[in-house]
Amino acid sequence: MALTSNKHVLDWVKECADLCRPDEVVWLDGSEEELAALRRQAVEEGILIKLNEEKLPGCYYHRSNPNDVARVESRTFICCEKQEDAGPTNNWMAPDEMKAILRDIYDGCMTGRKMYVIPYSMSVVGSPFAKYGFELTDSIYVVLNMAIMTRMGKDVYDALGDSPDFIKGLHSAAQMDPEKRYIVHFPQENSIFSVNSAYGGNALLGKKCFALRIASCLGRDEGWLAEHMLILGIQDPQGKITYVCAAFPSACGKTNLAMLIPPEYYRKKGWKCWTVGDDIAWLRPGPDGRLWAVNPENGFFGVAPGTSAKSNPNALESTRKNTIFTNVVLKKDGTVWWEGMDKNPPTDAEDWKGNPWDPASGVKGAHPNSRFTAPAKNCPCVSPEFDNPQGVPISAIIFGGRRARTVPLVYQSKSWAHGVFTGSIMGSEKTAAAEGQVGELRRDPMAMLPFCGYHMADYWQHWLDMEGKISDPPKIFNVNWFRTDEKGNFLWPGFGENLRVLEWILGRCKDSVGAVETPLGYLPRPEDIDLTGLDEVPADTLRELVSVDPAAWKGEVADIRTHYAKFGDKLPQALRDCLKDLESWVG
Ligand code: SAT
Ligand code: MN
Repeated sequence: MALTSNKHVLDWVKECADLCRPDEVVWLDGSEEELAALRRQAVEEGILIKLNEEKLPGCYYHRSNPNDVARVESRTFICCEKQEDAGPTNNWMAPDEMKAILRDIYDGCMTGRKMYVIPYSMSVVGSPFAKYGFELTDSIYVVLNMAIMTRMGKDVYDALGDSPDFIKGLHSAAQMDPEKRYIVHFPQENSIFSVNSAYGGNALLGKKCFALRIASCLGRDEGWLAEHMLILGIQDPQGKITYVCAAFPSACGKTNLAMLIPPEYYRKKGWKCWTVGDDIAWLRPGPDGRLWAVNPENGFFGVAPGTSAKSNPNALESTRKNTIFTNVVLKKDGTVWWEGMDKNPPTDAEDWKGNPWDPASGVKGAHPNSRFTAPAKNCPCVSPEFDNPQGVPISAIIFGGRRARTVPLVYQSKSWAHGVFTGSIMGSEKTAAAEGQVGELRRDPMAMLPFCGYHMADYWQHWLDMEGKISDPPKIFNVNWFRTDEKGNFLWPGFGENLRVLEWILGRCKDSVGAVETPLGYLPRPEDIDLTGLDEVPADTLRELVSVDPAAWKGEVADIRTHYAKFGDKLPQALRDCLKDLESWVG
Protein backbone atom coordinates (compact mmCIF):
# COMPACT_ATOMS: atom_id res chain seq x y z
CA MET A 1 0.00 0.00 0.00
CA ALA A 2 1.27 3.44 -0.87
CA LEU A 3 2.67 5.19 2.20
CA THR A 4 2.11 8.67 0.79
CA SER A 5 -0.68 10.66 -0.77
CA ASN A 6 1.81 12.90 -2.60
CA LYS A 7 0.37 12.95 -6.11
CA HIS A 8 3.73 13.63 -7.76
CA VAL A 9 5.25 10.58 -6.10
CA LEU A 10 2.22 8.38 -6.81
CA ASP A 11 2.05 9.38 -10.49
CA TRP A 12 5.75 8.79 -11.02
CA VAL A 13 5.78 5.41 -9.24
CA LYS A 14 2.80 4.33 -11.34
CA GLU A 15 4.49 5.46 -14.53
CA CYS A 16 7.61 3.45 -13.63
CA ALA A 17 5.57 0.40 -12.60
CA ASP A 18 3.63 0.55 -15.89
CA LEU A 19 6.94 0.50 -17.74
CA CYS A 20 8.81 -2.13 -15.68
CA ARG A 21 5.73 -4.27 -14.89
CA PRO A 22 6.79 -5.74 -11.53
CA ASP A 23 4.55 -8.36 -9.91
CA GLU A 24 4.17 -6.07 -6.94
CA VAL A 25 5.09 -2.58 -5.74
CA VAL A 26 6.41 -2.59 -2.17
CA TRP A 27 6.45 0.74 -0.32
CA LEU A 28 9.22 0.63 2.26
CA ASP A 29 9.08 2.38 5.61
CA GLY A 30 12.69 1.69 6.66
CA SER A 31 11.70 0.00 9.94
CA GLU A 32 14.00 -2.54 11.56
CA GLU A 33 11.36 -5.31 11.17
CA GLU A 34 11.05 -4.62 7.49
CA LEU A 35 14.82 -4.64 6.94
CA ALA A 36 15.18 -7.82 9.02
CA ALA A 37 12.60 -9.54 6.81
CA LEU A 38 14.43 -8.39 3.67
CA ARG A 39 17.74 -9.70 5.04
CA ARG A 40 16.12 -13.08 5.74
CA GLN A 41 14.68 -13.17 2.25
CA ALA A 42 18.05 -12.18 0.75
CA VAL A 43 19.71 -15.07 2.61
CA GLU A 44 17.01 -17.52 1.43
CA GLU A 45 17.48 -16.38 -2.15
CA GLY A 46 21.27 -16.64 -1.95
CA ILE A 47 21.80 -12.89 -2.44
CA LEU A 48 23.43 -12.58 0.97
CA ILE A 49 25.29 -14.97 3.24
CA LYS A 50 24.88 -14.39 6.95
CA LEU A 51 28.30 -14.01 8.61
CA ASN A 52 29.46 -15.25 12.01
CA GLU A 53 27.07 -13.60 14.48
CA GLU A 54 29.56 -13.76 17.33
CA LYS A 55 32.52 -12.30 15.48
CA LEU A 56 30.70 -10.04 13.03
CA PRO A 57 27.24 -9.36 14.47
CA GLY A 58 24.62 -8.21 11.98
CA CYS A 59 27.06 -8.61 9.05
CA TYR A 60 26.39 -10.11 5.62
CA TYR A 61 28.42 -11.21 2.65
CA HIS A 62 27.57 -10.60 -1.01
CA ARG A 63 29.15 -11.60 -4.31
CA SER A 64 28.38 -9.41 -7.29
CA ASN A 65 28.12 -10.54 -10.84
CA PRO A 66 31.81 -10.74 -11.90
CA ASN A 67 31.05 -8.32 -14.75
CA ASP A 68 29.76 -5.70 -12.31
CA VAL A 69 32.50 -4.62 -9.93
CA ALA A 70 33.03 -0.88 -10.47
CA ARG A 71 31.60 2.35 -11.77
CA VAL A 72 31.39 2.53 -15.56
CA GLU A 73 32.27 6.04 -16.65
CA SER A 74 31.96 5.11 -20.33
CA ARG A 75 28.27 4.28 -19.81
CA THR A 76 27.46 7.22 -17.55
CA PHE A 77 25.58 10.07 -19.23
CA ILE A 78 24.43 13.59 -18.51
CA CYS A 79 21.36 14.20 -20.66
CA CYS A 80 20.58 17.89 -20.53
CA GLU A 81 18.95 19.58 -23.54
CA LYS A 82 22.11 21.13 -24.96
CA GLN A 83 25.34 19.19 -25.32
CA GLU A 84 27.42 22.26 -24.51
CA ASP A 85 25.87 22.35 -21.04
CA ALA A 86 27.26 18.88 -20.28
CA GLY A 87 30.71 19.99 -21.37
CA PRO A 88 33.73 18.14 -22.74
CA THR A 89 34.23 15.88 -19.69
CA ASN A 90 30.81 14.18 -19.69
CA ASN A 91 29.12 11.72 -22.05
CA TRP A 92 26.01 13.31 -23.46
CA MET A 93 23.01 12.21 -25.48
CA ALA A 94 19.86 14.15 -26.38
CA PRO A 95 17.21 13.41 -23.71
CA ASP A 96 14.62 12.04 -26.15
CA GLU A 97 17.10 9.77 -27.85
CA MET A 98 18.30 8.40 -24.50
CA LYS A 99 14.74 7.96 -23.23
CA ALA A 100 13.88 5.83 -26.26
CA ILE A 101 16.86 3.55 -25.54
CA LEU A 102 15.98 3.32 -21.86
CA ARG A 103 12.30 2.63 -22.54
CA ASP A 104 13.25 -0.49 -24.50
CA ILE A 105 15.58 -1.75 -21.80
CA TYR A 106 13.20 -1.11 -18.89
CA ASP A 107 10.16 -2.47 -20.73
CA GLY A 108 8.89 -5.35 -18.56
CA CYS A 109 12.29 -5.71 -16.84
CA MET A 110 10.72 -6.34 -13.41
CA THR A 111 8.23 -9.00 -14.41
CA GLY A 112 8.56 -11.85 -11.92
CA ARG A 113 10.13 -9.43 -9.40
CA LYS A 114 9.06 -6.86 -6.87
CA MET A 115 9.64 -3.16 -7.21
CA TYR A 116 10.74 -1.62 -3.90
CA VAL A 117 10.08 2.06 -3.24
CA ILE A 118 12.92 3.45 -1.09
CA PRO A 119 12.21 6.82 0.55
CA TYR A 120 15.50 8.44 1.55
CA SER A 121 17.04 11.70 2.62
CA MET A 122 20.52 12.95 1.85
CA SER A 123 21.57 14.67 5.10
CA VAL A 124 19.44 14.66 8.27
CA VAL A 125 15.68 14.81 7.59
CA GLY A 126 14.50 18.38 8.19
CA SER A 127 18.00 19.89 7.93
CA PRO A 128 18.30 23.02 5.76
CA PHE A 129 20.75 20.96 3.69
CA ALA A 130 18.45 17.95 3.27
CA LYS A 131 17.24 16.80 -0.12
CA TYR A 132 14.79 13.95 -0.51
CA GLY A 133 14.78 11.17 -3.04
CA PHE A 134 13.04 7.97 -3.96
CA GLU A 135 14.79 5.04 -5.49
CA LEU A 136 12.70 2.36 -7.17
CA THR A 137 14.64 -0.87 -7.44
CA ASP A 138 14.21 -4.59 -7.98
CA SER A 139 17.34 -5.39 -5.97
CA ILE A 140 17.16 -6.27 -2.26
CA TYR A 141 20.94 -5.81 -2.13
CA VAL A 142 20.44 -2.21 -3.23
CA VAL A 143 17.68 -1.68 -0.64
CA LEU A 144 19.87 -2.98 2.19
CA ASN A 145 22.85 -0.88 1.09
CA MET A 146 20.70 2.24 0.78
CA ALA A 147 19.44 1.57 4.32
CA ILE A 148 23.06 1.94 5.51
CA MET A 149 24.24 4.71 3.19
CA THR A 150 21.29 7.10 3.50
CA ARG A 151 18.66 8.19 6.02
CA MET A 152 15.94 5.90 4.75
CA GLY A 153 12.52 5.77 6.28
CA LYS A 154 8.95 6.89 6.43
CA ASP A 155 9.77 10.29 7.95
CA VAL A 156 10.85 11.21 4.42
CA TYR A 157 7.23 10.87 3.21
CA ASP A 158 6.18 13.19 6.05
CA ALA A 159 8.95 15.72 5.49
CA LEU A 160 8.20 15.88 1.76
CA GLY A 161 4.46 16.32 2.22
CA ASP A 162 2.79 17.23 -1.10
CA SER A 163 5.87 18.83 -2.59
CA PRO A 164 7.12 17.85 -6.05
CA ASP A 165 10.67 18.62 -4.89
CA PHE A 166 12.31 15.20 -4.81
CA ILE A 167 14.89 13.31 -6.89
CA LYS A 168 13.53 10.41 -8.91
CA GLY A 169 15.70 7.33 -9.28
CA LEU A 170 14.71 4.23 -11.24
CA HIS A 171 17.06 1.30 -10.85
CA SER A 172 16.84 -2.21 -12.20
CA ALA A 173 19.44 -4.94 -12.06
CA ALA A 174 17.63 -6.20 -15.19
CA GLN A 175 19.74 -8.91 -16.87
CA MET A 176 23.11 -7.51 -15.73
CA ASP A 177 23.91 -7.13 -19.40
CA PRO A 178 27.03 -4.93 -19.63
CA GLU A 179 26.11 -4.02 -23.21
CA LYS A 180 22.86 -2.53 -21.97
CA ARG A 181 24.25 -0.97 -18.82
CA TYR A 182 23.37 2.72 -18.47
CA ILE A 183 23.76 5.25 -15.68
CA VAL A 184 21.85 8.29 -16.88
CA HIS A 185 21.11 11.66 -15.34
CA PHE A 186 18.47 14.12 -16.51
CA PRO A 187 19.45 17.19 -14.46
CA GLN A 188 16.59 19.27 -15.83
CA GLU A 189 14.09 16.70 -14.55
CA ASN A 190 15.93 15.75 -11.34
CA SER A 191 15.83 12.14 -12.45
CA ILE A 192 18.29 9.25 -12.61
CA PHE A 193 18.02 5.98 -14.52
CA SER A 194 20.36 3.11 -13.72
CA VAL A 195 20.07 -0.30 -15.32
CA ASN A 196 22.00 -3.58 -15.63
CA SER A 197 24.35 -2.93 -12.72
CA ALA A 198 23.99 -3.33 -8.96
CA TYR A 199 27.42 -1.89 -8.08
CA GLY A 200 27.58 0.88 -5.45
CA GLY A 201 28.39 4.02 -7.41
CA ASN A 202 26.14 2.87 -10.29
CA ALA A 203 23.16 1.63 -8.29
CA LEU A 204 23.08 3.29 -4.85
CA LEU A 205 21.59 6.33 -6.47
CA GLY A 206 21.89 8.60 -3.43
CA LYS A 207 25.67 8.59 -3.73
CA LYS A 208 27.50 9.77 -6.86
CA CYS A 209 24.38 10.09 -9.05
CA PHE A 210 22.33 12.28 -6.70
CA ALA A 211 24.69 13.70 -4.07
CA LEU A 212 27.27 14.74 -6.68
CA ARG A 213 26.03 14.82 -10.29
CA ILE A 214 22.46 16.01 -9.74
CA ALA A 215 23.35 17.97 -6.59
CA SER A 216 26.15 19.83 -8.39
CA CYS A 217 23.45 21.18 -10.74
CA LEU A 218 21.16 22.03 -7.81
CA GLY A 219 24.07 23.77 -6.10
CA ARG A 220 24.76 25.85 -9.21
CA ASP A 221 21.10 26.92 -9.38
CA GLU A 222 20.63 27.46 -5.64
CA GLY A 223 24.00 28.92 -4.62
CA TRP A 224 25.83 26.09 -2.87
CA LEU A 225 28.43 23.42 -3.61
CA ALA A 226 28.20 19.62 -3.86
CA GLU A 227 31.74 18.28 -3.61
CA HIS A 228 33.72 15.03 -3.65
CA MET A 229 35.27 15.84 -0.27
CA LEU A 230 35.88 14.35 3.13
CA ILE A 231 35.06 16.43 6.22
CA LEU A 232 37.42 16.23 9.20
CA GLY A 233 37.29 17.88 12.62
CA ILE A 234 40.70 18.53 14.18
CA GLN A 235 40.76 19.11 17.93
CA ASP A 236 43.79 21.00 19.30
CA PRO A 237 45.18 20.71 22.86
CA GLN A 238 42.99 23.65 23.93
CA GLY A 239 39.94 21.62 22.93
CA LYS A 240 39.04 23.80 19.94
CA ILE A 241 37.78 21.82 16.94
CA THR A 242 38.48 23.20 13.47
CA TYR A 243 36.83 21.63 10.45
CA VAL A 244 38.43 21.10 7.05
CA CYS A 245 37.23 19.59 3.79
CA ALA A 246 39.54 17.78 1.41
CA ALA A 247 39.17 16.60 -2.18
CA PHE A 248 41.51 13.94 -3.58
CA PRO A 249 41.16 11.66 -6.58
CA SER A 250 40.77 7.95 -5.78
CA ALA A 251 43.75 6.08 -4.32
CA CYS A 252 45.12 9.19 -2.62
CA GLY A 253 44.10 8.32 0.94
CA LYS A 254 40.82 10.16 1.40
CA THR A 255 39.39 7.63 3.86
CA ASN A 256 42.69 7.52 5.76
CA LEU A 257 42.76 11.30 6.17
CA ALA A 258 39.08 11.33 7.14
CA MET A 259 39.85 8.90 10.00
CA LEU A 260 43.32 10.18 10.89
CA ILE A 261 44.94 9.02 14.11
CA PRO A 262 47.43 11.59 15.46
CA PRO A 263 51.02 10.43 15.93
CA GLU A 264 51.99 9.74 19.52
CA TYR A 265 53.68 13.10 20.09
CA TYR A 266 50.48 14.88 19.06
CA ARG A 267 48.21 12.47 20.94
CA LYS A 268 50.10 13.12 24.14
CA LYS A 269 49.66 16.85 23.67
CA GLY A 270 45.91 16.33 23.38
CA TRP A 271 45.23 16.39 19.63
CA LYS A 272 42.26 14.35 18.38
CA CYS A 273 40.49 13.94 15.04
CA TRP A 274 36.78 13.51 14.30
CA THR A 275 35.25 12.10 11.13
CA VAL A 276 32.26 13.92 9.67
CA GLY A 277 32.48 12.43 6.19
CA ASP A 278 34.77 10.36 3.97
CA ASP A 279 33.48 10.98 0.45
CA ILE A 280 30.93 13.75 -0.14
CA ALA A 281 30.37 17.23 1.30
CA TRP A 282 27.52 19.66 0.68
CA LEU A 283 28.62 23.20 1.46
CA ARG A 284 26.39 26.21 2.00
CA PRO A 285 27.01 29.81 3.04
CA GLY A 286 25.84 30.25 6.64
CA PRO A 287 24.23 33.28 8.26
CA ASP A 288 27.61 34.13 9.83
CA GLY A 289 29.27 34.48 6.42
CA ARG A 290 31.19 31.25 6.74
CA LEU A 291 30.87 28.13 4.64
CA TRP A 292 29.09 25.26 6.45
CA ALA A 293 29.26 21.60 5.47
CA VAL A 294 27.32 18.40 5.98
CA ASN A 295 28.09 14.89 4.86
CA PRO A 296 24.85 13.96 3.06
CA GLU A 297 25.56 10.24 3.52
CA ASN A 298 24.97 8.02 6.53
CA GLY A 299 27.56 5.29 5.95
CA PHE A 300 30.89 4.44 4.39
CA PHE A 301 31.19 2.56 1.10
CA GLY A 302 34.86 1.82 1.52
CA VAL A 303 37.48 -0.11 -0.42
CA ALA A 304 38.32 -3.20 1.63
CA PRO A 305 41.79 -4.22 0.37
CA GLY A 306 44.53 -2.39 2.23
CA THR A 307 42.29 -1.61 5.21
CA SER A 308 44.06 -2.98 8.27
CA ALA A 309 44.53 -2.45 11.99
CA LYS A 310 47.70 -0.61 11.01
CA SER A 311 46.67 1.47 7.99
CA ASN A 312 43.24 2.52 9.25
CA PRO A 313 42.03 0.96 12.53
CA ASN A 314 39.00 3.27 12.62
CA ALA A 315 37.80 2.08 9.21
CA LEU A 316 38.38 -1.55 10.18
CA GLU A 317 36.50 -1.08 13.45
CA SER A 318 33.61 0.50 11.51
CA THR A 319 33.10 -2.83 9.73
CA ARG A 320 32.82 -5.04 12.82
CA LYS A 321 29.00 -4.98 12.98
CA ASN A 322 25.93 -4.35 10.80
CA THR A 323 28.08 -4.24 7.67
CA ILE A 324 27.66 -5.68 4.18
CA PHE A 325 30.86 -7.01 2.60
CA THR A 326 30.96 -7.32 -1.18
CA ASN A 327 33.49 -9.37 -3.18
CA VAL A 328 35.98 -10.04 -0.37
CA VAL A 329 37.36 -13.45 0.71
CA LEU A 330 34.88 -15.60 2.66
CA LYS A 331 36.43 -17.70 5.42
CA LYS A 332 35.11 -21.03 6.64
CA ASP A 333 34.30 -19.59 10.07
CA GLY A 334 31.92 -17.05 8.54
CA THR A 335 34.31 -14.11 8.72
CA VAL A 336 36.02 -12.20 5.93
CA TRP A 337 39.51 -11.39 4.71
CA TRP A 338 41.13 -9.26 2.03
CA GLU A 339 44.59 -8.47 0.75
CA GLY A 340 46.34 -6.09 3.09
CA MET A 341 44.19 -6.93 6.14
CA ASP A 342 47.05 -8.84 7.77
CA LYS A 343 49.86 -11.15 6.77
CA ASN A 344 47.87 -14.35 7.40
CA PRO A 345 45.74 -15.15 4.38
CA PRO A 346 43.32 -17.98 5.16
CA THR A 347 44.12 -21.31 3.56
CA ASP A 348 40.62 -22.70 3.80
CA ALA A 349 38.47 -20.03 2.18
CA GLU A 350 36.59 -19.02 -0.97
CA ASP A 351 37.60 -16.14 -3.20
CA TRP A 352 35.28 -13.35 -4.33
CA LYS A 353 34.00 -15.48 -7.18
CA GLY A 354 33.09 -18.37 -4.86
CA ASN A 355 35.95 -20.66 -5.84
CA PRO A 356 38.14 -22.47 -3.30
CA TRP A 357 41.09 -20.13 -2.84
CA ASP A 358 44.77 -20.90 -2.43
CA PRO A 359 46.67 -17.80 -1.33
CA ALA A 360 49.84 -19.36 -2.72
CA SER A 361 48.32 -19.42 -6.22
CA GLY A 362 49.18 -15.76 -6.79
CA VAL A 363 45.53 -15.01 -7.61
CA LYS A 364 43.97 -12.31 -5.46
CA GLY A 365 41.25 -13.58 -3.14
CA ALA A 366 39.33 -10.31 -2.84
CA HIS A 367 38.50 -8.15 -5.85
CA PRO A 368 40.74 -5.04 -5.78
CA ASN A 369 37.57 -2.93 -5.65
CA SER A 370 35.82 -5.10 -3.06
CA ARG A 371 33.88 -3.02 -0.58
CA PHE A 372 32.35 -2.71 2.85
CA THR A 373 29.11 -0.85 3.44
CA ALA A 374 29.25 0.26 7.07
CA PRO A 375 27.12 2.61 9.18
CA ALA A 376 29.03 5.84 9.95
CA LYS A 377 27.91 5.51 13.58
CA ASN A 378 30.19 2.47 13.89
CA CYS A 379 33.30 4.61 13.47
CA PRO A 380 35.13 5.07 16.79
CA CYS A 381 36.03 8.65 15.83
CA VAL A 382 32.70 9.68 14.29
CA SER A 383 32.15 13.36 15.03
CA PRO A 384 29.60 14.32 17.71
CA GLU A 385 28.42 16.81 15.05
CA PHE A 386 27.71 14.04 12.53
CA ASP A 387 23.95 14.51 12.84
CA ASN A 388 23.99 18.26 13.37
CA PRO A 389 21.39 19.56 10.88
CA GLN A 390 23.29 22.87 10.60
CA GLY A 391 26.52 21.14 9.62
CA VAL A 392 29.99 22.29 10.68
CA PRO A 393 31.83 25.53 9.79
CA ILE A 394 34.70 24.98 7.36
CA SER A 395 38.00 26.83 7.93
CA ALA A 396 40.06 25.24 5.17
CA ILE A 397 39.52 23.48 1.87
CA ILE A 398 42.33 21.16 0.86
CA PHE A 399 42.99 19.87 -2.64
CA GLY A 400 45.57 17.27 -3.47
CA GLY A 401 46.82 14.49 -5.66
CA ARG A 402 49.54 11.93 -6.06
CA ARG A 403 52.59 13.65 -7.54
CA ALA A 404 56.10 12.17 -7.38
CA ARG A 405 57.72 15.50 -8.31
CA THR A 406 57.02 19.19 -8.85
CA VAL A 407 54.15 19.78 -6.39
CA PRO A 408 55.31 20.67 -2.85
CA LEU A 409 54.08 19.04 0.36
CA VAL A 410 51.69 21.90 1.02
CA TYR A 411 50.93 25.40 -0.18
CA GLN A 412 48.24 27.95 0.48
CA SER A 413 46.44 29.75 -2.30
CA LYS A 414 46.69 33.52 -2.35
CA SER A 415 42.98 34.20 -2.63
CA TRP A 416 39.66 32.45 -3.20
CA ALA A 417 40.01 32.79 -6.98
CA HIS A 418 43.56 31.51 -6.83
CA GLY A 419 42.25 28.59 -4.74
CA VAL A 420 39.73 27.79 -7.46
CA PHE A 421 42.66 27.80 -9.89
CA THR A 422 44.52 25.39 -7.59
CA GLY A 423 41.52 23.03 -7.59
CA SER A 424 41.04 23.31 -11.34
CA ILE A 425 44.59 22.14 -12.11
CA MET A 426 44.57 19.20 -9.68
CA GLY A 427 46.12 16.11 -11.08
CA SER A 428 47.20 12.69 -9.98
CA GLU A 429 49.59 10.10 -11.32
CA LYS A 430 48.32 6.65 -12.14
CA THR A 431 49.42 3.85 -9.86
CA ALA A 432 50.17 0.30 -10.94
CA ALA A 433 46.66 -0.63 -9.86
CA ALA A 434 44.94 1.49 -12.51
CA GLU A 435 44.98 0.93 -16.24
CA GLY A 436 47.26 3.08 -18.35
CA GLN A 437 50.90 4.00 -18.03
CA VAL A 438 52.25 4.14 -14.48
CA GLY A 439 53.13 7.72 -13.64
CA GLU A 440 50.88 9.16 -16.35
CA LEU A 441 49.19 12.31 -15.12
CA ARG A 442 45.41 12.62 -15.17
CA ARG A 443 43.94 16.06 -14.44
CA ASP A 444 40.98 15.64 -12.14
CA PRO A 445 39.71 19.11 -11.21
CA MET A 446 38.45 19.21 -7.62
CA ALA A 447 38.38 15.36 -7.88
CA MET A 448 35.07 15.93 -9.69
CA LEU A 449 36.00 14.77 -13.21
CA PRO A 450 33.55 11.83 -13.23
CA PHE A 451 31.02 13.55 -10.94
CA CYS A 452 30.35 17.08 -12.17
CA GLY A 453 26.84 17.14 -13.63
CA TYR A 454 27.44 20.07 -15.98
CA HIS A 455 30.13 21.89 -17.96
CA MET A 456 33.32 21.86 -15.89
CA ALA A 457 34.17 25.46 -16.82
CA ASP A 458 30.71 26.63 -15.73
CA TYR A 459 31.36 24.77 -12.49
CA TRP A 460 34.60 26.72 -12.00
CA GLN A 461 32.70 29.93 -12.65
CA HIS A 462 30.18 28.85 -10.02
CA TRP A 463 33.04 28.28 -7.57
CA LEU A 464 34.35 31.77 -8.37
CA ASP A 465 30.87 33.28 -7.91
CA MET A 466 30.52 31.63 -4.49
CA GLU A 467 33.08 34.10 -3.13
CA GLY A 468 30.42 36.80 -3.30
CA LYS A 469 28.16 34.79 -1.02
CA ILE A 470 30.70 34.07 1.75
CA SER A 471 32.17 37.03 3.63
CA ASP A 472 34.49 34.82 5.69
CA PRO A 473 35.52 32.10 3.22
CA PRO A 474 37.70 29.10 4.05
CA LYS A 475 41.36 29.35 3.07
CA ILE A 476 42.29 27.04 0.22
CA PHE A 477 45.33 24.74 0.25
CA ASN A 478 46.99 22.08 -1.86
CA VAL A 479 48.81 19.07 -0.42
CA ASN A 480 50.93 16.31 -1.87
CA TRP A 481 51.83 13.41 0.43
CA PHE A 482 53.45 11.47 -2.40
CA ARG A 483 56.76 13.13 -3.33
CA THR A 484 59.53 10.59 -3.97
CA ASP A 485 63.30 10.64 -4.31
CA GLU A 486 65.27 9.43 -7.37
CA LYS A 487 64.88 5.82 -6.22
CA GLY A 488 61.12 6.13 -5.80
CA ASN A 489 61.13 6.22 -1.99
CA PHE A 490 58.50 8.46 -0.43
CA LEU A 491 59.98 11.61 1.10
CA TRP A 492 57.05 12.08 3.49
CA PRO A 493 55.67 9.28 5.72
CA GLY A 494 52.00 10.27 5.31
CA PHE A 495 49.11 8.74 7.34
CA GLY A 496 48.92 10.16 10.90
CA GLU A 497 52.02 12.28 10.33
CA ASN A 498 49.94 14.39 7.93
CA LEU A 499 48.60 16.07 11.06
CA ARG A 500 51.88 18.03 11.13
CA VAL A 501 50.87 19.60 7.84
CA LEU A 502 47.30 20.09 9.02
CA GLU A 503 48.65 21.94 12.07
CA TRP A 504 50.38 24.40 9.72
CA ILE A 505 47.14 24.74 7.75
CA LEU A 506 45.18 25.50 10.94
CA GLY A 507 47.89 27.99 11.93
CA ARG A 508 47.49 29.76 8.59
CA CYS A 509 43.74 29.91 9.10
CA LYS A 510 44.24 31.88 12.28
CA ASP A 511 47.34 33.75 11.09
CA SER A 512 49.53 32.29 13.81
CA VAL A 513 52.23 30.69 11.71
CA GLY A 514 54.70 31.89 9.10
CA ALA A 515 55.03 31.27 5.38
CA VAL A 516 56.94 32.51 2.37
CA GLU A 517 55.17 33.92 -0.62
CA THR A 518 55.98 32.29 -3.96
CA PRO A 519 54.25 32.59 -7.35
CA LEU A 520 52.53 29.29 -6.52
CA GLY A 521 51.15 30.54 -3.22
CA TYR A 522 52.31 30.61 0.40
CA LEU A 523 54.68 27.84 1.41
CA PRO A 524 55.77 26.94 4.93
CA ARG A 525 59.35 27.65 5.88
CA PRO A 526 60.95 24.39 7.08
CA GLU A 527 60.79 25.65 10.67
CA ASP A 528 57.02 26.14 10.37
CA ILE A 529 56.39 22.37 10.30
CA ASP A 530 56.83 20.58 13.62
CA LEU A 531 58.99 17.49 13.12
CA THR A 532 59.36 16.55 16.79
CA GLY A 533 59.51 12.78 17.14
CA LEU A 534 59.76 12.27 13.38
CA ASP A 535 63.44 11.42 12.92
CA GLU A 536 62.82 9.70 9.59
CA VAL A 537 62.41 13.06 7.87
CA PRO A 538 65.78 14.88 7.93
CA ALA A 539 65.84 18.67 7.77
CA ASP A 540 67.19 18.59 4.20
CA THR A 541 64.29 16.45 3.05
CA LEU A 542 61.75 18.81 4.58
CA ARG A 543 63.50 21.73 2.90
CA GLU A 544 63.13 19.93 -0.43
CA LEU A 545 59.47 19.12 0.29
CA VAL A 546 58.59 22.76 0.85
CA SER A 547 60.47 24.30 -2.06
CA VAL A 548 59.33 25.04 -5.59
CA ASP A 549 61.42 24.92 -8.71
CA PRO A 550 60.37 27.12 -11.67
CA ALA A 551 62.22 24.81 -14.07
CA ALA A 552 60.08 21.86 -12.95
CA TRP A 553 56.94 24.00 -13.21
CA LYS A 554 57.69 24.93 -16.83
CA GLY A 555 56.47 21.54 -18.07
CA GLU A 556 53.58 21.66 -15.63
CA VAL A 557 52.42 25.02 -16.93
CA ALA A 558 52.49 23.75 -20.52
CA ASP A 559 50.39 20.77 -19.47
CA ILE A 560 47.88 22.99 -17.68
CA ARG A 561 47.51 25.03 -20.85
CA THR A 562 46.62 21.86 -22.79
CA HIS A 563 44.18 20.86 -20.04
CA TYR A 564 42.51 24.29 -20.12
CA ALA A 565 42.27 24.31 -23.93
CA LYS A 566 39.55 21.63 -23.69
CA PHE A 567 37.19 24.10 -22.05
CA GLY A 568 37.34 26.70 -24.81
CA ASP A 569 35.64 30.06 -24.40
CA LYS A 570 33.91 29.06 -21.20
CA LEU A 571 37.17 29.04 -19.25
CA PRO A 572 36.76 31.85 -16.68
CA GLN A 573 39.02 34.87 -17.11
CA ALA A 574 40.17 34.68 -13.48
CA LEU A 575 41.65 31.24 -14.13
CA ARG A 576 43.34 32.39 -17.35
CA ASP A 577 44.90 35.20 -15.33
CA CYS A 578 46.25 32.81 -12.71
CA LEU A 579 47.80 30.66 -15.41
CA LYS A 580 49.37 33.73 -17.01
CA ASP A 581 50.98 34.64 -13.69
CA LEU A 582 52.54 31.20 -13.48
CA GLU A 583 53.71 31.44 -17.09
CA SER A 584 55.54 34.67 -16.49
CA TRP A 585 57.21 33.09 -13.47
CA VAL A 586 58.54 30.01 -15.27
CA GLY A 587 59.61 32.11 -18.27
O1 SAT B 1 32.67 3.53 -6.79
S1 SAT B 1 31.86 4.33 -5.88
O2 SAT B 1 31.45 5.56 -6.53
O3 SAT B 1 30.71 3.60 -5.44
C1 SAT B 1 32.80 4.71 -4.52
C2 SAT B 1 33.76 5.79 -4.76
O4 SAT B 1 34.41 5.85 -5.82
O5 SAT B 1 33.87 6.64 -3.87
MN1 MN C 1 34.43 8.84 -3.96
